[in-house]
Amino acid sequence: MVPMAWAICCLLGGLLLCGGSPSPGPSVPRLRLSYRDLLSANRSAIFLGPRGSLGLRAMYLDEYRDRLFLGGRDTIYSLRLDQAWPDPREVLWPPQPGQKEECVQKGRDPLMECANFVRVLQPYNRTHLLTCGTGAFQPTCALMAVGHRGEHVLRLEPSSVESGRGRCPHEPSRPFASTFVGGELYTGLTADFLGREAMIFRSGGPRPALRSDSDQNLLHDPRFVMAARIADNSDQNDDKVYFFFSETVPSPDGGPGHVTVSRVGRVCVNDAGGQRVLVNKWSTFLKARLVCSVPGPGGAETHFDQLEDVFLLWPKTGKSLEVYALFSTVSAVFQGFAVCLYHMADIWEVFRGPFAHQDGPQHQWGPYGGKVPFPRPGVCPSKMTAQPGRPFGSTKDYPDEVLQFARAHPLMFQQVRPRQGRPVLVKTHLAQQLRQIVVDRVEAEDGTYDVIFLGTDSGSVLKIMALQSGGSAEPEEVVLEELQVFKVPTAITEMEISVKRQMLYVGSKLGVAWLQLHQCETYGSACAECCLARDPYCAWDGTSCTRYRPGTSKRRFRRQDIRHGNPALQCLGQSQDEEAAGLLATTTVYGMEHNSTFLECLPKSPQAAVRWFLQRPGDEGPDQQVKTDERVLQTEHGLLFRRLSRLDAGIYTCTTLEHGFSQTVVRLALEVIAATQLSSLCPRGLRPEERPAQGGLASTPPKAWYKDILQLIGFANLPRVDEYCERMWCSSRSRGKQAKGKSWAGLELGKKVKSRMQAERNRTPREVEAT
Ligand SMILES: *[C@@H]1O[C@H](CO)[C@@H](O)[C@H](O)[C@H]1NC(C)=O
Ligand SMILES: *[C@@H]1O[C@H](CO)[C@@H](O)[C@H](O)[C@H]1NC(C)=O
Ligand SMILES: CC(=O)N[C@H]1CO[C@H](CO)[C@@H](O)[C@@H]1O
Repeated sequence: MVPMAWAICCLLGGLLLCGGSPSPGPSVPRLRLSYRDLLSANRSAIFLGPRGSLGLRAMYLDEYRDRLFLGGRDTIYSLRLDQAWPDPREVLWPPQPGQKEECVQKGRDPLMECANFVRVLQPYNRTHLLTCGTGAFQPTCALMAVGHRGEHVLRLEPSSVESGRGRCPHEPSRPFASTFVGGELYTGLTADFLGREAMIFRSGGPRPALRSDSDQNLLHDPRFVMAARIADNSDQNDDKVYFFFSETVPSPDGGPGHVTVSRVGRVCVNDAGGQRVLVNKWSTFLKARLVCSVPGPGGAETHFDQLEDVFLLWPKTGKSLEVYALFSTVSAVFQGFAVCLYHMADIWEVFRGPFAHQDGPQHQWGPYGGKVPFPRPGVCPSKMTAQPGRPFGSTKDYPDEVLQFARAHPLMFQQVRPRQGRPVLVKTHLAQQLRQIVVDRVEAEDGTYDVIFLGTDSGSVLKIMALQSGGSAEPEEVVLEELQVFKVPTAITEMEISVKRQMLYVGSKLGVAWLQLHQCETYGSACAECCLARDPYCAWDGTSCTRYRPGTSKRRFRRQDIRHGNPALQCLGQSQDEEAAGLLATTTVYGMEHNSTFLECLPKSPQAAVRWFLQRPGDEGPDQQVKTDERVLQTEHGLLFRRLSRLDAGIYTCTTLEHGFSQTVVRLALEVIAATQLSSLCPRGLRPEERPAQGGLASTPPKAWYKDILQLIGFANLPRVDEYCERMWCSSRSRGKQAKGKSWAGLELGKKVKSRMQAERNRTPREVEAT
């Protein structure tokens, strides 16, 4: 029965394993963890709500109260930020009576649109959140009592329910951004039923609501991505709310058609509109283009124009805010994604520069060359504008001339360019699309690194570093991990980080999950594995791969090399690696002449290059690298011999090479059983079809048996091929010899059988023959 088992395994090997190339590309993650891997290691926990899906549209991470608030379909949830989502609370908030029916009558989808999808969750005061929902196409807002810190309260204040027009879009999924500043809600949205009236809107405080001027086309079909208050300097009067969005604008060179561009826009928090011009409209709105492009030969650039997401990296005091932005291409033929990094100081510089000017719709844009009125349009009323005899204490005091100019020149001439003039990361030919970005600035032994977490449309998170190796050279991309957070492919729509808790909170329409930023022991139990991982969160502490904490007393034991990942230097004298290199046991495996055989080698890292070496019996000198050809194939999981020859016998060593560091993964002594030897050994035939159905054997039909094997060695179990081969080999032998009556379907390997297997392995073929 020996060859049969091998033949099946290898047949499967031939079908399923032989396609892959053994040398992976640079953007292969070093660690790829499945949904199950994450759950079983407590790296992640999922919350799907009592109905199995939340219909999630908003998420608010409240680190002050240690809670996560979720806006779903007709429901708001509150979760405590503890390990396994204990004690979730929910408040049902369906549309008001009649609204759902009205929505259906107006031709909207009863299931997908005519419900109250909660899209705004903003901290209102110390005890309440402001929340708004689509209200089945009649936007509605309300206050939600959430209690003081330490309490776990969730209650809708019925008396606070009011219209949410301008504060929440009508649609459940249209791009939308909001932020709550000084008791007022700032939104970027389309505010009408048909989704045509795009505006930036401010409401909720004692001041009259302020909106975008709709006479001028200040916003062209915008897709809002984010809104945030950013202080430009220490003068609070100068505070602004910045909006990040994409627009589809008429071709900028006056030609036909439209193009998509990305923007950063801003308004002053203390904007009060104009007195005669721009009454109750923004008087300080300005916008500039955000460029993210890869320079090509001859000045040709590849542009990533569609803004997908923005992450603000707030500095430790004294430094300028940094803006990470994720873009995609608009092209129909080329799908790509890029991450660009901007410094807030560069954005301010563009807003201080010339205004863009166009003499007419058919003319080219140029810098405005005439005299700019005072106070300069877009400047907030503050100490700077209030001069003796000219008390511009409010935008209402601004001369008409200033407001007219602001209205006619909302766009800056210069563009905001990314740091280094190029993206920090470019991803093309990806199987998934990228939707969300979060960045953590991590201190490591040899410097500070930005770890980028990217949420995909297939429910996974990529953990990536872009190492800038000085000068203008392209950054080196290091994909640390690919983490499949959600079981089913579902687009990640929300992502927040808690640096304090070292957690990522990840949301999709289905549900949310927490995900630990790191789990160092997953990289392996040897110094070299830890070092090769190049994860700035992790270091080798002398005995295991653990969380790296800068400045701890055990510093001299810490081994970490993010920049080069060179274990040869870092792990010298670390006993476990020496063991791994020198004392690796040799396992004997048997193959059958003329049949196929598979030697398994599963490197820990898919980034490693795998090489096989062979020492033939009686060979002197160094091992020879195995020559592969049509007969001998190197696959992702090992070495496949299509037709074994007696000359293939020898000791096979599988080594991996990563960052110049070579490791031995497995050493196998292959013994080739001659065809003649075998026919005497297994007289009952070699194929399942040929096996006689004997009374004492609980034999199932060959077909069913084959199916069992297929199932066991299903795709998910591929790494187990070798193990199943052994099981097959062993249980078939023990059964054949002793007629124990074990069914082929029950491949359970008892302790007894296991030890027998060990014994079988240690025997030479000659002994086998003798039995
Ligand atoms: C995961 O957490 C549970 C409950 O806290 C605990 O019982 C289990 O041992 C943990 N598993 C691992 C692998 O840490
Ligand atoms: C928050 O606002 C609500 C509604 O106006 C009010 O009832 C509540 O007392 C406020 N909480 C605090 C702490 O001021
Ligand atoms: C798949 C395969 O090649 N099977 C062969 C294994 O060896 C026996 C004995 O030589 C052949 O009969 C099989 O065809």
